[in-house]
Amino acid sequence: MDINRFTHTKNLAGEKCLVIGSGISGMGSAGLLEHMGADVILYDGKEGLTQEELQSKLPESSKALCVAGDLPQEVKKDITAVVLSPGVPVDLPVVQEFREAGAEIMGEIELGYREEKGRVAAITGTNGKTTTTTLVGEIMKAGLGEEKVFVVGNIGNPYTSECLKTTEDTVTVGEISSFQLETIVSFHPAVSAILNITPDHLDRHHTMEAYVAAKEAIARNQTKEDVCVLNYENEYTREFGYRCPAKVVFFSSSRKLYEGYYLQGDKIVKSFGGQEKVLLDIYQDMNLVGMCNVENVMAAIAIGEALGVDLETILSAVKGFHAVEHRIEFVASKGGVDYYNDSKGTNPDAAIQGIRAMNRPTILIGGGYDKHSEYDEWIESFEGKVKWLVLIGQTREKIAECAKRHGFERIRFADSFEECLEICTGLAESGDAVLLSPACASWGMFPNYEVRGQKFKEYVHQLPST
Ligand code: UMA
Repeated sequence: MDINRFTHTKNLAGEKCLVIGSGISGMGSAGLLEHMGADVILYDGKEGLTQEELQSKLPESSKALCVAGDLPQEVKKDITAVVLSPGVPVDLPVVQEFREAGAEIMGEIELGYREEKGRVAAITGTNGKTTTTTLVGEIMKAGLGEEKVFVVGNIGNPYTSECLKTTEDTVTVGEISSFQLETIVSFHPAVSAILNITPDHLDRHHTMEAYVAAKEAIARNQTKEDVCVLNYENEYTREFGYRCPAKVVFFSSSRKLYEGYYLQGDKIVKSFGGQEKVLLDIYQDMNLVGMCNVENVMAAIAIGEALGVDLETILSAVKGFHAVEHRIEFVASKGGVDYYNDSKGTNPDAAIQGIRAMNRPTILIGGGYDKHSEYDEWIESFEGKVKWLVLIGQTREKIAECAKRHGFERIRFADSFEECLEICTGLAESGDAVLLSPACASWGMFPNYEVRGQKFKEYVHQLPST
């Protein structure tokens, strides 16, 4: 029995609960709270949003009170629990006010977990989360059956929309972002994984220490009966391995491990208790490109095994698995030019993986929302492979200055995404690749990276084939 699960659980029935944010997490939270019998207030601070618009997002049967814009004092009175959507910063003054008044502050993942009845696998990391979560979902479905597995979280499916369907024999596989981990309380996965940690989201977390702490929180409530899968080749996750409260399983893409999963030549090897077993050939058995994906696959195998799926089933799921949309996704070859959509390359480290996966001269699309990232390592990774850098969005000047400092001058600016795509097709010659891997979030130009990737693909598909 998982004691931690109930340690912080206050029964929310009859309580006045505030949900901040009316995106998909907020809608999930409001629905779940109503189901729990709470008195719900749905609040969204978006400028220009009206109460009617907010109300229209809720089902007709909902009794939730909707508040848009400012939150009046009389509404704030007697609120005992506040559920934050992931995009809501925890240091927002209104959140601070509730904290000081003694209200319980939690995130949407925490709320969902309160209704969890089965086991949970939670995956975080700066990069690779979506691919690994999807693959673990496939592995678990192969092991337990489709209906016994829920894939939730940052991947785009709120936990609060699925948690009521869980039973003792289901497994929930969650992609959990650092935003979501900042607001967990009793969330206790049976298996957790931190794939890697590199600088990202520093506009939100302010310091690298705070970002790392948020990631490490995934294992906070774990014990030695649980498993935490960590990357031995990332300095933050390796170091965390020595402090982690769970039993640690390491994976490595560059050295042999006495205990764990590692890459040796082209083969993924498992080594435990002095016994070694070759599991996969990364070229013959995987349909994914890039070293990042080798790491994702090793992590997924480790998670699958920790959850008790037999190795044969796991390996067959890996062999049948194809790239996740928007992650180094081959779109089409047009006029001898290969087009790749890596819209999920939303930070420099992810974008470096995108470039590494290219095997031809590349026209690279970069730029977008400013998360206060540094671009030096990304530019250095061009290594003669990037022919042109076409820049868009808020960060384009900052990136251009950085590129020039590193001696890279072949830069073009575009004022819109359409113009950017036209410039790329104009510059590309037969034998080149065009890669959308912007090293920045899409916000400001698009609602999310999916829309950005979709627009890219639509444009590519309507290009003439020759
Ligand atoms: N809002 C406020 N006040 C604020 C901030 C936001 O009222 O201070 C309101 C906005 O006006 C908006 C709503 O909150 O109406 C948006 O909430 P949200 O940003 O949390 O968005 P959701 O639609 O609930 O989506 C969130 C995640 N979004 C973010 O973390 C920014 C989604 O991750 C996730 O898929 C979803 O919950 C389900 O769990 C997206 C993401 O970009 C994909 N994640 C980041 C990333 O991957 O890098 C972390």
